[in-house]
Amino acid sequence: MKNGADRLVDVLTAWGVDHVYGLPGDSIDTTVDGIRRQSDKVKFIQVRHEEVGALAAAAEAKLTDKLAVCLSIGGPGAIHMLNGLYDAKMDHAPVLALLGQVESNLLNTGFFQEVNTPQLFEDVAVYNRSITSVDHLAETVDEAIRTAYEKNGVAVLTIPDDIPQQKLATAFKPTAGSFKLQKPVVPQDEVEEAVDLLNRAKKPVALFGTGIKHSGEIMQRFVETYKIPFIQTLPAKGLIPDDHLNSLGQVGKLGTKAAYQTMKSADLVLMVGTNYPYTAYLPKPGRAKSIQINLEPSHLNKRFPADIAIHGDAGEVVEAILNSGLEPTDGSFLANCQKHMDTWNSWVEEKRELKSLPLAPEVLFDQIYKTAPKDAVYAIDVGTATSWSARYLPVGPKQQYTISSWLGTMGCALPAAIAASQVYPDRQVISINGDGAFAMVMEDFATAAKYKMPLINIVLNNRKLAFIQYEQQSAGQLNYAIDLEDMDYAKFAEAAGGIGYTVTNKQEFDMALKKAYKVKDRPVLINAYVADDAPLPGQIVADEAKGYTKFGTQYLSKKHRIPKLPPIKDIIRHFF
Ligand SMILES: Cc1ncc(C[n+]2csc(CCOP(=O)(O)OP(=O)(O)O)c2C)c(N)n1
Ligand SMILES: [Mg+2]
Repeated sequence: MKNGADRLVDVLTAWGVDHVYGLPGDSIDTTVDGIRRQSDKVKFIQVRHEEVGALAAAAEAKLTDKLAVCLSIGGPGAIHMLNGLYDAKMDHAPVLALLGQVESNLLNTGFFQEVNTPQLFEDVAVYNRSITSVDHLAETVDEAIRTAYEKNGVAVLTIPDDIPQQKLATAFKPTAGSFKLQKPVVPQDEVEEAVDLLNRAKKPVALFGTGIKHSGEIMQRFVETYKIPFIQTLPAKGLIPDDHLNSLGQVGKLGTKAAYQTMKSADLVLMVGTNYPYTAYLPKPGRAKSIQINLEPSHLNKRFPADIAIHGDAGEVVEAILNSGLEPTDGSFLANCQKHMDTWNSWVEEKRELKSLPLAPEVLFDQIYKTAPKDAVYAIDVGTATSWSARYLPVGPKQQYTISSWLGTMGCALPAAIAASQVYPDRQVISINGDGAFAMVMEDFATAAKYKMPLINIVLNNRKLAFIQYEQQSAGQLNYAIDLEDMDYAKFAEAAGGIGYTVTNKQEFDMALKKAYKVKDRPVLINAYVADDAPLPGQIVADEAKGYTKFGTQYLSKKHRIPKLPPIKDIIRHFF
């Protein structure tokens, strides 16, 4: 007779789960034992730190739109997972977390490693249950998965370790086969109102978010037919290829000046599948009309007043707009925006040619862009890598780009690269992280080695928390607590079972990258000593200029010399 753990694994496989990320231990051992018995169906990917398991599951769900599973003991292991689960929550990714717990008869006694996980995980979870009997284990797992899909979030199950080993005579039939997410009916009246507004606009721009994930081609047809410029939020980067002629890149601190200028002069913003938070970079409310389309109704009218708010699937609604008498603009606003973008692109081009030492990150990113396979997966970390990737790493039609967008947690790139290597074994995976971010999760480079994942992990080694250096400066503060001790990351990579290269200039980097692409049986780390150049905001706004001036004055009075500043040419370009 099967036991509870066997039934649990049966439910996972019915939903198409064929691997879990985790680390075994006392309070989850009986569940792990069930996975062992069906290891031909569900692979156990053993991570070195539970946070990495949860971050990998979050990234996998973002990349594939399918539920991913992570697992840990209760107590300390479960606490380690929290950060990764918040990443899933905030980026709306379906994840199931299986947490161990002390045995039922010890519950509430303050036993060793007993943590009240149902309470601790309440804020992160869309579904949060403690299992109390083997009789309901399988159906609760099934409901947890369904809810994670329905609510695009994290389902958490706390499982006292005595329960999965109990026998269970009756089989439960998982609901995976009959599960289907319903989409709202497209409201034709509102579509026609939207078309009317669009046809009257003189300076319309589209802002696309991850809600267009499955309808990039429809959106592309829309911007081409209607003849308008578009901006994609960072997590939506590449959903329409970044090199599209109507693209203005991203908007905001890490965006382009062309996007900033366009937002400030637009008379209509069409916001599709986005909950873009930086409202200072949108037009002033009242200066521009807004049409908003979102499958998540709570995102409509949330941060910017909508003249028309349509609850619906982005692709279906925009397809309906295209079929309801939409007339193209005269193209003059688009042409003007393209001119701004040409200027921006010429600045970008100049930076790609930089010969300075240490190696300019712009040059490093450009080299990745020029050489990465057409279907590469980029896993980007939080730090200056985020800004450089936004500007110097255009994402092509078959490539994917992933990041911790709403939680913005450092240490997200390597776990995402592990997940991408697991689900796309035939694609080149490239993770790019700062030295600070990599050091937060570096132990799991050994995981990539253990599973022979040929990912390429590039460490931007500037021996500091460079992003914070500029953050402090633009806030008018003197730099403090941002220096990092150097480490030989290449040596570490070798010690962990991978290959490590250290590079200090473009030629060495090109050579290392070339060699790395050929490796097929283990991870490669490129320890790249890079300049700590400031990724200036696309448009320097008044507060930032004030902050820099305050920082400069303080620096001068304390150190009696002028601080190192970005080239004056760049400051002028980005300010005026
Ligand atoms: C877990 C976590 N801690 C702190 C931060 C705040 N933070 C954002 S970027 C950054 C510095 C990143 O440094 P590094 O990884 O070396 O990249 P660099 O900016 O130097 O390229 C910090 C501390 C964060 N986002 N996440
Ligand atoms: Mg750094």
